[in-house]
Amino acid sequence: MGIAEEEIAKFENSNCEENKVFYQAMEEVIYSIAPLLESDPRYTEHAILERLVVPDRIIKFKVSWLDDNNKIQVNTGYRVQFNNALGPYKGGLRFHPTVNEGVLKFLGFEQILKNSLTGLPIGGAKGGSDFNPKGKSDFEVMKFCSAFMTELHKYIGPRIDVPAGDIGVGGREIGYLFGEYKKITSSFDGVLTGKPFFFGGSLMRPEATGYGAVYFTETMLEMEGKEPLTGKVCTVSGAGNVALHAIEKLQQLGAIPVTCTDSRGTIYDARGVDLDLLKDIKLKRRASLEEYIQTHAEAKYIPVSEYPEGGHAVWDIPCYAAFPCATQNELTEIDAQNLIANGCQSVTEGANMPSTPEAIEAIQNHGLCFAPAKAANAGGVAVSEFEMSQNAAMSRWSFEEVDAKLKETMQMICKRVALTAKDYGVEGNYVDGANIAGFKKVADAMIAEGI
Ligand code: NDP
Ligand code: 2IT
Repeated sequence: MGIAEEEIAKFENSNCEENKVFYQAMEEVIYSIAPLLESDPRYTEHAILERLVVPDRIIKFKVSWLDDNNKIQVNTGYRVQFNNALGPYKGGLRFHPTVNEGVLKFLGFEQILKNSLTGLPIGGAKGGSDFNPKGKSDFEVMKFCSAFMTELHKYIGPRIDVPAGDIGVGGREIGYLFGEYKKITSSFDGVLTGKPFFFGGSLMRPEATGYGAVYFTETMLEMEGKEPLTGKVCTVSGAGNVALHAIEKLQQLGAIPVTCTDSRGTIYDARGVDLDLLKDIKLKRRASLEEYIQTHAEAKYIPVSEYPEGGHAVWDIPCYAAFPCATQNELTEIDAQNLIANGCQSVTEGANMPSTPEAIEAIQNHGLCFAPAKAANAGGVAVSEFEMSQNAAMSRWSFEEVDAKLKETMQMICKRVALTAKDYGVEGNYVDGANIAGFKKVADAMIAEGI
């Protein structure tokens, strides 16, 4: 039995249905870091893995709120404070009906290593609720956010834990959460990031994750000797914060993003997607993507139900580079085989863990570039940390300043990941490079800080 198998065997009983995605994330990391554990016995002696895979604490609470019909609704709220070896707990809040403890543990665990890779002083956390903002009025979302913060405020603070957005949580929700925190504490603190600009948000935070994923890809393609994105057809999934800004940056670079998706279907517009229309449909009106073809009849809308099970229409469209930016496990082995057969050269994870382990294996075995989420989508949390810095100093940075720092951060992460992979004998494997580099920094801090 190798060191990875020995380590994994210790956690086998945590592989229950709810923990499935957490276990998937953990298993990948353990396999990646085996060469590090073998080369330095300190990590095993200090039981770093055993300590790292258990959150410092999980806060779980009831959220009761009144809907527009004056009916009482009850949801569950969570905050998983995973690890603060490198800085205050930091990570987003997800509001989606699929949220449970296992999903938040997977996201919180990934966040520890992602935040470590940024080189910034931030620990890892994640939170959220099974509340579904879809179809709710602004007033209902406000009432839910107020009730959620009534409980959450006890556990957060600018030097303790700083939540932000994720699926279902954008500027609107962060605004309501911030308003309630301020009301309860009478304190105007940088306790949440992703705030609207006019009351403490950072310029470029909305764009940061999508832009950052494209900056990462540019650097990776250059380092791997592949052609740049300019003039190339790209496919993107999702139609939220990350996807729309990835599309925006790709268009700015002269690439041709031709797809986007939501939970109900895929849009394929061979001439390149109409971003203004998309922003109007998804950001302004929160409507279905299907509306896109009312304006562009020549584009194709493929409902989820019309594509064979196990695969996704978006990955069956020929492209040079693919950007999964919606949700976990949305790119399967079947999808990977379709991308490979159609000549795709590069896959960048904008979402968290969008590719299944089998998909990653197929992509890497066929020599495509593969940029894993914890490295490629770290631009969002990096700019969140820039927002914390600006709030602490009561200052404001210009768009150009934030953009330059974001680009520099993404290039730095990409080079560090590639170099680490080379140092540990797995050149070109960005998954292993990211896991080893991210883990090492946290592990060294944990050793230095004692048990
Ligand atoms: P948004 O809520 O803005 O958008 C999510 C998009 O993904 C929507 O188009 C949504 O479709 C689609 N989607 C969500 N769940 C599913 C599902 N189960 N099946 C199919 N489609 C789905 O979220 P973000 O853009 O912020 O987040 C997208 C991904 O990026 C997530 O994995 C998130 O964790 C990750 N991420 C986000 C960061 C950020 O800064 N926001 C930073 C780093 C990573 P619909 O409109 O129908 O709901
Ligand atoms: O997954 C992520 O990195 C985020 N949702 C952003 C976290 C943050 O604190 O900005």
